Amino acid sequence: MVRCGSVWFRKYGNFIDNLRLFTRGGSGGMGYPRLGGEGGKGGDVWVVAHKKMTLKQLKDKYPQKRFVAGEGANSRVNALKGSRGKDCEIPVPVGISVTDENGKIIELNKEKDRILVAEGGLGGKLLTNFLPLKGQKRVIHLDLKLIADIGLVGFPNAGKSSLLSQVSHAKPAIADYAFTTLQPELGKIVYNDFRQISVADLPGLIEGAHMNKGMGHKFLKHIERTRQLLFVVDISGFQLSSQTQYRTAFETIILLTKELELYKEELQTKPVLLAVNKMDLPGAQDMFHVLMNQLQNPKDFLHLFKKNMIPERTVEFQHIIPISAITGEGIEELKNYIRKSLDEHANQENGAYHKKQLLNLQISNTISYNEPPPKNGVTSPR
Ligand SMILES: Nc1nc2c(ncn2[C@@H]2O[C@H](COP(=O)(O)OP(=O)(O)OP(=O)(O)O)[C@@H](O)[C@H]2O)c(=O)[nH]1
Ligand SMILES: [Mg+2]
Repeated sequence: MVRCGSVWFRKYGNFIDNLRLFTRGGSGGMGYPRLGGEGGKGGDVWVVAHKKMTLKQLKDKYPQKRFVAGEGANSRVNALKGSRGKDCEIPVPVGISVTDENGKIIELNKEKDRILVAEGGLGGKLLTNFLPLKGQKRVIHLDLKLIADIGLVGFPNAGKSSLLSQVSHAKPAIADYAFTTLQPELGKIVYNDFRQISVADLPGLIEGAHMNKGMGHKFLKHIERTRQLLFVVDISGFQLSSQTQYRTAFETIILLTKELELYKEELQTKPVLLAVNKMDLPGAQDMFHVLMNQLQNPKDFLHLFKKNMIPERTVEFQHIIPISAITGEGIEELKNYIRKSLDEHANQENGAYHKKQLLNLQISNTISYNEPPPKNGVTSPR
């Protein structure tokens, strides 16, 4: 593993792709029997898709993970029809599937797509003997639909599609011009023991992608839906056209990192591997040594960048693998590292999950231990 400077620290395991929430519609308001007044209906709870939202942000903003809509107003002499309770909206990222207790799944695939998850209770009226009804209670599961385990991230022409065709049976378009790939192309690495890992070849990214330049948001949106990232860089660097500046391999790495950060900081919390491609080119070995030196001491090279292009944190790559997508050099090694990285991360997640379960168990034991003994042998309801 290569550290890019001790100042820049990268947290792993922050990326969340599922969440469980408690939701409850608001209770209705009281009716007014004497004057036949009707209480207001309780507010509803909705799940609404927003482009800029992430599950991590949702969890951080609402750590209790409880969403309760407002109560309907009681009927009063001066307002016989009580007003409606306030709706509660849960903002979620686009590409979420919502599952309720009955296993019903609804997908929210577009900005502003919405689904009602817990309806508010009716206000008190003649039909209910003027007594209000409670809102629905629902536990829901949110799952971000991942398109693949690994997403290939890089500037145009880096050789992402060539790499996909090397590691899988996929047949993506490959050409010597920028933006050959316009849509994610999926492939599967199949290992000797039949384990399969899905890989998404994504459109190339250029500087300013966060402002929607090049394939911009289309590209960045797809990255969100992959478990881990594989940066693919051309060892000889990149130049979009004769009018734009030439970028070395090191610069492309810094710029990729900055673009991800500017789009959504959370993207940077995904584990990242680095494949340095086109190692068959003349002089590639020397350039690779230069690149490794830059990655090990990035601070010494940052004066080459404009201030606004320097990422707040830079990448701590899980593994760096020199490859050639044309000759096949380093490809087996890369496949093994991809597998290792996914397994390591899954183990970490399982470890964290079990720790949390254990902690919950300890807390609940402490609570029951501290509970006062039941009076007259009757246990009070919880
Ligand atoms: N010499 C050499 N050329 C390569 C290698 N990998 C890819 N290429 C060439 O680089 C060019 C771009 O390859 P692609 O695989 O289309 O690149 P890409 O990253 O998918 O490009 P976009 O889809 O535009 O983002 C093609 O001409 C490939 O033949 C390599 O390992 N060595
Ligand atoms: Mg391509």
